[in-house]
Amino acid sequence: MTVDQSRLHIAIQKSGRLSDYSRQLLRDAGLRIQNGKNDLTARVENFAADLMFVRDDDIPTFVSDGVCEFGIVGENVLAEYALGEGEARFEIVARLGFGRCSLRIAAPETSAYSGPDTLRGARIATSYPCLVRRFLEERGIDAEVVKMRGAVELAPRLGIAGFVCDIVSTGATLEANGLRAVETVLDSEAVLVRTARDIGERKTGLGESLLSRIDGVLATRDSKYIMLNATEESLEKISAILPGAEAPTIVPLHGRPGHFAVHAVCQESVFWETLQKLKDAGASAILVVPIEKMMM
Ligand code: PRT
Ligand code: ZN
Repeated sequence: MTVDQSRLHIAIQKSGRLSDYSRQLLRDAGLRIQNGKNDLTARVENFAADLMFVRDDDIPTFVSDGVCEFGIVGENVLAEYALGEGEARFEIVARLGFGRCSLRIAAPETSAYSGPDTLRGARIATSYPCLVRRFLEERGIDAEVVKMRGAVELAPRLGIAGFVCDIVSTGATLEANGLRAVETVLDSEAVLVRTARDIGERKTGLGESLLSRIDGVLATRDSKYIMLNATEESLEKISAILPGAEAPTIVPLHGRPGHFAVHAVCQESVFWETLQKLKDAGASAILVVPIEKMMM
């Protein structure tokens, strides 16, 4: 495979929990992705970038080596890689709000647990040995870490280890295996990483443009545009209620002295309760509209 040096290369998970969200994020950022799901790469039609579909575990290496300038990967995978052998040459440039989970130590439901000291001398099975070792070292606890590639939850039943450390989202898997979470090693979500290698002026520019679009997508996700009418006396109170809005635009209403239109971008969810509060504070004709695009 020849790599086109004039285009950005973005590594995303080929198939798994992050792949649909990663594709959707890039689409929302305006990237038209050509090929189907089974290809290893896809060309973006309207932006100088190619996507590489890979296993999530390979993404830190690709970005660190500069094979891909950007990648979308879970912080758990990235943090484990960064603590492992070799140099990690990348930086997190955006937190993406999907793929949320926690890396947690769990114990059999029936066993007694009274804090990290209980782990002294124990065996802990995990696919994240570096993160677990750091957790133990930070607390001065000597315990044995057993690396397993999968089916970690089975370790206590198989007699391989007394504890496990694995990714948890709903907790259903732990429960189904008679385990309960006792410690949190890391809270994680999907992140956008950029290589720390020198990628030259052209690709740096492309990267900045991509990042500013993605920041825009993330900023508009929960943002709403609010318009309402208010009397002069109620302006201060109303401005204080508007959720996550800085410096609303206030303009006089034609032909209605003492009345104003208030427009604001709210960077938080706007609930019915908020509308009621605005109304009670003296607002009328309240409109909440979605924001399609935003560039700061
Ligand atoms: O094939 P490839 O190597 O690319 O994929 P993978 O199988 O290694 O990863 P995948 O697709 O399962 O997960 C990708 C990323 O999603 C992870 O690295 C996390 O950042 C994130 N993520 C979010 C999760 C979960 N939630 C999750 N629940 N990753 C794994 N799980 C597993 C967990 O390992 C356990 O087996 O789901 C089970 C627990 O789920 P609950 O809901 O029962 O608690
Ligand atoms: Zn993986």
